[in-house]
Amino acid sequence: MILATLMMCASSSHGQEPQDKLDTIKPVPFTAVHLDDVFWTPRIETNRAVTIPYTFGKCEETGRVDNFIRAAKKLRGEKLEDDQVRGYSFDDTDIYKILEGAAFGLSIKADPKMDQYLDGLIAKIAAAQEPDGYLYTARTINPEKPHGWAGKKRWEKERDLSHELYNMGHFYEAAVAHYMATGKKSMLNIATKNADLLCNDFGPGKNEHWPGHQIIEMGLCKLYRTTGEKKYLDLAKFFLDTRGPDYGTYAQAHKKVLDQDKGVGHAVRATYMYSGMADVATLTGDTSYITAIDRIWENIVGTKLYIIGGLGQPGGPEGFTEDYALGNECYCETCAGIGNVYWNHRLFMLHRDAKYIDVLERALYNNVIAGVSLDGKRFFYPNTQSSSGTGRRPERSEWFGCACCPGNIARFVASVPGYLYATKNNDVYVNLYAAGKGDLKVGDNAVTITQATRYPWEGNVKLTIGTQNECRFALKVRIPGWAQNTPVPSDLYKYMDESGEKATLKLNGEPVALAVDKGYVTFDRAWKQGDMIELNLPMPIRRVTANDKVEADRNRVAIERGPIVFCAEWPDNNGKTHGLILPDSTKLTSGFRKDMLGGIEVIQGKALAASPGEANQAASKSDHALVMIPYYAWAHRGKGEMDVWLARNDEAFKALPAKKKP
Ligand code: FUB
Ligand code: ZN
Repeated sequence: MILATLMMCASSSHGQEPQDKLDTIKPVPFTAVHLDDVFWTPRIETNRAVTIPYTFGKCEETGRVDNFIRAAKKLRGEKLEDDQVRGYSFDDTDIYKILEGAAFGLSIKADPKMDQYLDGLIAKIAAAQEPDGYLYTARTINPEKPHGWAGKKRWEKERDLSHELYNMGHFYEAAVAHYMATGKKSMLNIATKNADLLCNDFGPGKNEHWPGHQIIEMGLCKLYRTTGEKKYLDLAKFFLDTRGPDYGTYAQAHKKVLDQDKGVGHAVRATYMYSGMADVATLTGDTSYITAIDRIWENIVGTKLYIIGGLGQPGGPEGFTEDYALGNECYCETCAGIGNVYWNHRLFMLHRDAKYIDVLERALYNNVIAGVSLDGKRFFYPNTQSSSGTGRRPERSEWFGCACCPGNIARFVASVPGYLYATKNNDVYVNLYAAGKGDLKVGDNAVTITQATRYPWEGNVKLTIGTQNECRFALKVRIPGWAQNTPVPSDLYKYMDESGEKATLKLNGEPVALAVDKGYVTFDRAWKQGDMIELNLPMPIRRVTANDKVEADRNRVAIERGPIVFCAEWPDNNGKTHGLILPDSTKLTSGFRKDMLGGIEVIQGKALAASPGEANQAASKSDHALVMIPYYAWAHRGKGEMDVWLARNDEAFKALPAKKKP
């Protein structure tokens, strides 16, 4: 459609279309996947109709838009009544991210009012771009007295906190999305002008600073794919290669990127860097980046991944600390959850293994969507697994001083349908389940896949093939790890019991043996119009335990059903959850409550309520009717206690700090 043609148009002015050097899988773009399901469709619509206008409104209200207006005035030599630079050095990106989400929205549904609003915003941004392409309001407003993090000269504090390159990375991503959606080059031209400046300023023998906060690498790769300008890819590679060593773990600059072997430092920076490494590997064919990110992935998924799919440990630099130090008052920033999705999606495309989609799905249905309220107007920055209802951010906020997460959610949710399918020559991967229709190109054939399902609440999925001509391809149907007794692709978590309920598959009504390879069952055959696969993924309630090295979760259990992680929250549990004990023998049942929190599955069972005594034993216990809701749906009913990991017995309380005597 419009998307493919635009790729050609933008690149044709510079020669040939960029080709991947590695033979990776290609996602089916979100514009070709039309969802009509119980779960994502309402969220995507709330994001388009509420979150995007709301967050733009916040950018107007908080002076973020005004920063561009003031920078433009300064450039025109007009006197500024107020030339103070305030806020964070990366406030410009809030607008860029929302702009990206709004552009994604325009790709799906025409919205002349929004289109016009974006034109106005882009004109303001264009006017704030310096003549040589530099774009950074935190300096342009007052070059004599720029933002404290910016440095006297351009780029000099880039490795630390200036975020000059981070800002542009987000801008490039938004510019490509806007161009793809509208065909207008207004934003893309600003992006290429800036990227040309970077290519001039940075490189071997020139400025060799690397970006303090990664994303420019991904942004440059996107710009290269869109324009065909090879120098953008070269610069992305340079930014990776010049990074470190010996500059500390916070920004993953303690070692050269190819020598890194563990998740360290700030988790958003980290996941964006690993994603950028995957992109550069794909486009250059240099597999050494993949060797490095594979190693790092083993460390993170083996020792630092929260059960909600999040990253960011207590006491960390908004990111990683020690292996297995998975305290439940965790950081799990919404942006890091999104970064985890980006990174695992790229690893899937490189390795064709569903284990990466298992991690992606866990992050998506739990950590990421917890980041936004059901009405689309409140946001979590950190996403804790245990709340006392007090302390740091016990409920979603309407906005933040450092507002990275709301904009990230706004751009991400719109793109979710793009994670369902992928193709590689005649292989078609079905990765996620949601009702709706995907329009795929398989070889020379146009193929549709229609899903009918109530996923994630029910695990039966009907996949119907649409094709004008009989055509041969290999349909690869993902059997999620959770349906194969493997919650995560490592020994960090395991199900307490094996489930006897196995996934089943039928082809045109006939049962098919479940031969799973790398997480997929493959149907390699000639497909006809109306051929149907029926997948049944039983969704019993599962008890999860953590590796014994995770001290915080010892003698504790988490509850899952399908891809959803559950939690106990105070309003359903007599106001308290910290003292709940869920004995292993308790039978749990579940049922759908369409009247509750937008329609959710609710889990119930007879538990015990204990008050931890002085010796950290559960002193007195009483019967308790336990109610658990999906983790993502918590914090919509006021502040209070919430727990993902419940005690299985008194031993769990021994780990608590001793209660002080009054
Ligand atoms: O530094 C920019 C953004 O601010 C990061 O991505 C977030 O983690 C927050 O630190
Ligand atoms: Zn954030």
